[in-house]
Amino acid sequence: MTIPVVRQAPCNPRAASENRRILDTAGVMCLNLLGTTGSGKTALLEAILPRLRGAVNTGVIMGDLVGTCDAKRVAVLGVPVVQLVADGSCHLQADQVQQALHELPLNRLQLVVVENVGCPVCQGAADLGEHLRATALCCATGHAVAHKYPQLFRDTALVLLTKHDLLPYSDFDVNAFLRTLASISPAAEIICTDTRKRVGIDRLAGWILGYVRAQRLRRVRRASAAAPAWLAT
Ligand SMILES: Nc1nc2c(ncn2[C@@H]2O[C@H](COP(=O)(O)OP(=O)(O)OP(=O)(O)O)[C@@H](O)[C@H]2O)c(=O)[nH]1
Ligand SMILES: [Mg+2]
Repeated sequence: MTIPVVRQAPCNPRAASENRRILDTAGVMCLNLLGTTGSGKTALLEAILPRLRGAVNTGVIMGDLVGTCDAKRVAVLGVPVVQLVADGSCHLQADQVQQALHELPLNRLQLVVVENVGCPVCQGAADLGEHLRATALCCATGHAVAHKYPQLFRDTALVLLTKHDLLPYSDFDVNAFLRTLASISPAAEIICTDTRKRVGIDRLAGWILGYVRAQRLRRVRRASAAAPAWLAT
């Protein structure tokens, strides 16, 4: 199995907006999946990708510090995947993502998911050109993560409270977490997941599909608005 690997990219400050233009032109929605190390991001992809098959063609950009092990976990599902190696940096950059976009068959995709490198400190600060952000937080990591690393949750549309099966064994204070989240991203939705018992996977699939369909509808509306009047009637 050969997985394209992107290691370095020239620094281009306009790369994020260029990425959005590339994605919009291709009609592809991009979801940036952030989260702490080991929060279960790849496990969520393993659960969700077979569920999305048939409804939406998905490609994955996998961010890691070294290696391709998570990319291989996704590639065996028959999904196009590009590995980004952060090479000394602790988060992905938009220009690196741009190189990965050129490696993906965008003309055959409707969705690209970027699994960000699991560093809580700075991944939230970097705009990759994504349309949406989702943030995975393992309940065993503790509710204080949101308070200590607010940038991880800023502008996120969805919080995935992962490894929900471990909740009874942790001191995760759901109410304290909700209060903190409300002060950072008041509009964020929350889905609890347990990939072992497949809890929350259908809800997550529905959430993603809703956004992909809304984006498709916007494109159709834009195209018909630009079409000559005789075509619209
Ligand atoms: N108990 C439990 N374990 C889980 C769940 N989801 C994932 N795991 C385990 O958590 C560990 C980390 O999962 P990954 O999916 O590799 O996490 P990740 O966020 O992709 O990790 P990095 O890419 O290294 O940041 C693995 O051992 C998984 O089997 C879950 O819902 N419940
Ligand atoms: Mg991973």
